[in-house]
Amino acid sequence: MTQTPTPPAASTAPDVEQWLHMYEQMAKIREFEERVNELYMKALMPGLAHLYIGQEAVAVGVCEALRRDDYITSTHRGHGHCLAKGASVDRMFAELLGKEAGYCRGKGGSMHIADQDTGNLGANAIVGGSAGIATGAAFSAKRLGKGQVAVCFFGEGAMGQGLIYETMNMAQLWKLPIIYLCENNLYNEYTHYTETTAGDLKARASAFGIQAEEIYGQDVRMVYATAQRLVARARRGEGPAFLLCNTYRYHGHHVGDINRAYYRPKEEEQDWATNHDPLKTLSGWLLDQKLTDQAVFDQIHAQIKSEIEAAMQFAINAPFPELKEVDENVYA
Ligand SMILES: Cc1ncc(C[n+]2csc(CCOP(=O)(O)OP(=O)(O)O)c2C)c(N)n1
Repeated sequence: MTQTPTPPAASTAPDVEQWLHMYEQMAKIREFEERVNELYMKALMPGLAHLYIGQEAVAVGVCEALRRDDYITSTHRGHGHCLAKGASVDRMFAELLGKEAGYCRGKGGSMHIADQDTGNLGANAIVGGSAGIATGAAFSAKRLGKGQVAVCFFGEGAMGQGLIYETMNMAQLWKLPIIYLCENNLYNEYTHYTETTAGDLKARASAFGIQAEEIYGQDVRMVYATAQRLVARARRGEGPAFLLCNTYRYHGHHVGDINRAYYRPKEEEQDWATNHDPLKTLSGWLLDQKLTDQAVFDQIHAQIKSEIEAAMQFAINAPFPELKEVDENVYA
């Protein structure tokens, strides 16, 4: 861990209620995914899922700076982005369990969830694959003139994909309202990113003349303040930005990646979870500042637990799609 946390520099400082809302959003993502892991372990969920736990401050800090009609595109590790943009947990669980009530009528699963109502243009199983979709959305937003912004979330592994560079080039030439949001959680599957990605990540965007910034991604205050500034800039027509958020996934590359010591030390995992946890960072600050008390967090967790439990039971009991619709809404 090389980067040092820096204090937040919020342009419009949120009030306590807004910070608590962000805490709640992060706690919801974490609880949702703990249950996804359980469903997998109990063999109740078909297929795999890539857990976002540890990275919650990035999705929440960014999506809180967006309007509902702003766009996002996501990745194979997409539950956090989806929930932070406003997706409902019952339809998410239903999708993961292959049920008709799911976002894709149970036919997409974890890596294909999209939610047009909240501006979520979709998760994407192809690393870097959503850069074209997000840039296209930003292009249409500019043409329509409604002030919408697009955020393209991707991991640092996507920096090896050509599409990212083709689209950044166009976005800068055409001053498109897009934020390329790179989450560096240090690993591409089981390989440290320094073994796959040469040079300075941020410099690659700067080479196009794009405004590029790098921040500590574990402090939602920092992420929110930076996202707010870059989103406002894009909305004003000042063009794209690249934001590199340094973060960490606590779990394996996917739910089945349990023995990880061969590619990353246990001490590193413990250090991030103990000293860089996004939930603890925000709650610790709110408590230190005496802006709230522990009972409020206990209540948030109890309420989220029951909401998530109810959503999971709904999905478990929900019907599968009928056999006759097996090839409906399937495009590839
Ligand atoms: C084009 C493409 N190449 C390879 C893969 C296999 N793959 C899935 S996830 C992954 C690593 C992605 O790392 P990163 O982009 O940093 O995201 P993270 O998993 O760390 O969130 C790879 C290589 C893929 N899905 N798509």
